[in-house]
Amino acid sequence: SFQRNLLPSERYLNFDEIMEYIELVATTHPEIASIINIGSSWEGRPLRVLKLSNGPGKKAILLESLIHAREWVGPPTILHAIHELTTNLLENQALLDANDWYFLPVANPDGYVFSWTKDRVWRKTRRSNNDSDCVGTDPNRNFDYKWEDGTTDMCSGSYHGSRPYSEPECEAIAKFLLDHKEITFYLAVHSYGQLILLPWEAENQQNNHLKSVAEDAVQAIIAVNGTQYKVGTAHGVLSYFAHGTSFDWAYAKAGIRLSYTIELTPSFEKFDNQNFIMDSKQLPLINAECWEAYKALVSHLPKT
Ligand code: ING
Ligand code: ZN
Repeated sequence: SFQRNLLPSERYLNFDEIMEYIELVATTHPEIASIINIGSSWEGRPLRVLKLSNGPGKKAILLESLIHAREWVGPPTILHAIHELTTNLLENQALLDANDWYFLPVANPDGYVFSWTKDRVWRKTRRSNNDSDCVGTDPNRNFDYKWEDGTTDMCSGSYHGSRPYSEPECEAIAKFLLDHKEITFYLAVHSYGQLILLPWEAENQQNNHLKSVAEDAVQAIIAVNGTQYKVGTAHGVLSYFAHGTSFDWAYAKAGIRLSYTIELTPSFEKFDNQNFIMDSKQLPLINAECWEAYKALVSHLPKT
């Protein structure tokens, strides 16, 4: 069981510890916290959402992290937000009065367990592919938005799968969003790059509202310690298109009009696996920056 002297957001928790933590929150704060099992991974692990709510009828945000197994800085920022909302209740009451919050800290449990036990920089799911020794599908290429344009190379880290929602993790997330129409804000937490990515369709739409909400979060992050994030579409700031992502699907197909991917620290110079491995000493600053960013983003979500 996890060390109770450190905040659970100040070190890396393994899969069981993250599940244990959100269950502890639910049992400690039953008046506002509950656990929803939204499905199971390929290897049978639970996909667990923690819901925080202090009353009915509110619009909600869903924060998703660890759809990519090696991106370990995501969950601490989510656990930090949960910690703030549940233990600093007086200070943060207004945030729960305004909206419900849903958290999916481990969207790819099998990959995450594998990244702890076998390969620290594993990215995909752990389902084997027919006629190939290469294991896994990129769950962030497996949603049904421009899925068909993703890569068919099973050995690629971005393999899009045999069909949309071939991965039970993705099917469960999509179904959960369609079943929970109060979720009108979606935030996919990734690393790295120090970016806030706008959905693909924002490229054509010149959606200034989406952009200005993201710029607010950038300012909130700068105010903490000067860290600079950039805003743009994946194509605009990363020069590549990603097909079949969760947040693009949420925006374009599930009608979620505020939808972003945040790429946490460090900034992107070149691709380097080391950049998925942040010293846990950096977590308090990253958590503080993200907490300000998440609050800034959610402040643009209407209450009802
Ligand atoms: N990066 C994202 C990826 O899935 C991304 C970048 C996300 C691009 C969403 C476009 C849309 O490739 C990481 N670090 O996974
Ligand atoms: Zn990622």
